[in-house]
Amino acid sequence: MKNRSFESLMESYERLLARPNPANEHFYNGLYTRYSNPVLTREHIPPFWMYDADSETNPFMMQRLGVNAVMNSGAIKLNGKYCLVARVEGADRKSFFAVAESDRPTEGFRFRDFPVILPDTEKQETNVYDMRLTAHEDGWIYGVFCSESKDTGSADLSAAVAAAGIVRTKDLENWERLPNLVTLNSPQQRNVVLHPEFVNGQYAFYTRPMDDFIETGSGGGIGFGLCPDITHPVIGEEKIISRRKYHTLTEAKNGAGAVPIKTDRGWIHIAHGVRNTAAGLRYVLYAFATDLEDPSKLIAEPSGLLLGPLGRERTGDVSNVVFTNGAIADDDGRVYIYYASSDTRMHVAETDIERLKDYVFNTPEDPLRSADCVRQRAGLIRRNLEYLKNERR
Ligand code: M1P
Repeated sequence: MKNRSFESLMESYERLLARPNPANEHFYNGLYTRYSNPVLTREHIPPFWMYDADSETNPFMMQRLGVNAVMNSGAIKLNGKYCLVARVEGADRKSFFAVAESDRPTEGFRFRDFPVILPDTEKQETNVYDMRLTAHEDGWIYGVFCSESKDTGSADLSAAVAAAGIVRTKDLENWERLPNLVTLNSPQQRNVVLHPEFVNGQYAFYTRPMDDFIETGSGGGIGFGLCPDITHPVIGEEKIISRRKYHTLTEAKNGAGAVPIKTDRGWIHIAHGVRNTAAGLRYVLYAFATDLEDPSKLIAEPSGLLLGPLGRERTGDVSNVVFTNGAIADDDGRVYIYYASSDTRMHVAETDIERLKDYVFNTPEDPLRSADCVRQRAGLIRRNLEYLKNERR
């Protein structure tokens, strides 16, 4: 095997970052554009994060600290830049956060020189991942993420406890850590998202009550709870706003994804739903809307999935998964949904507010039974055939 020089590794990396990312012309659904290439992969990690560049101490130019995957990224536009706070998973399985930014929403993402160094205040914490970034009306940018610790009360080596960690920043560079969120009625939490506005003068969180680290158990779906003081974050009652339902894509579990997008008709939420199959769990994205004044009130629930794993997205470390924890609603009305495929890499889908509203408010609801679903489809076919017959006259 021929040893590569560190310079040649840097050249390959720069070539990758300069690669254009054209729209995928083969995919059409009227709602969003998919792009041909992922926006972040482990190949986007700077070589100086993984190799010892000194050929004296690294004569084979070997990776010393490998990276396994780049996935589930929070997203925000800051000072004109599209910023992703990615979950980077080291070869050692531990995840950490790193900011990648670009002038363009669909290509050119480059990691800052150093990953995020979070204040290490939770000494029991083993792993951190999946940060949601909320530009809150109080002036801070909050990052809410999963803080995972070993369950010391269990004899099972893999038993763990998931909680919501909270940090805040103004620049994605300097981070202040707040205490982990306490939910009085739910032993575990993952996929927690902070709402961008105060609700009844309080901080509002979308939660995902869980009895267990993997199974949500009695947790009925995506919850909503209020907290008066984010520096001592405690939530009492959690109201379920997007309920898991039998024989739908949320049957096994669901979870809030991107920070909800404000529109003139309501808050649009892009979440994930999980169902079980013989091949394991299948994760897809779905959408729903809540009331502008009362974001805990569901007002639209289109049937089916918004985005599912397609082609190469279907395989990876955890196959058959798409997952989002970040979207950017731009000033011109365009919306960029950043999503990971199969816990391995990051992609972007582009849509706009008008299309999202049309999708959420004009897609029929799931009638929940085959007999009713086929009646619903037959109605569409009948209207179309009638319309086409009249058009041709
Ligand atoms: O492996 C798929 C996803 O599994 C978890 O999501 P959930 O809590 O809904 O099961 C998360 O750990 C997420 O990071 C991961 O992508």
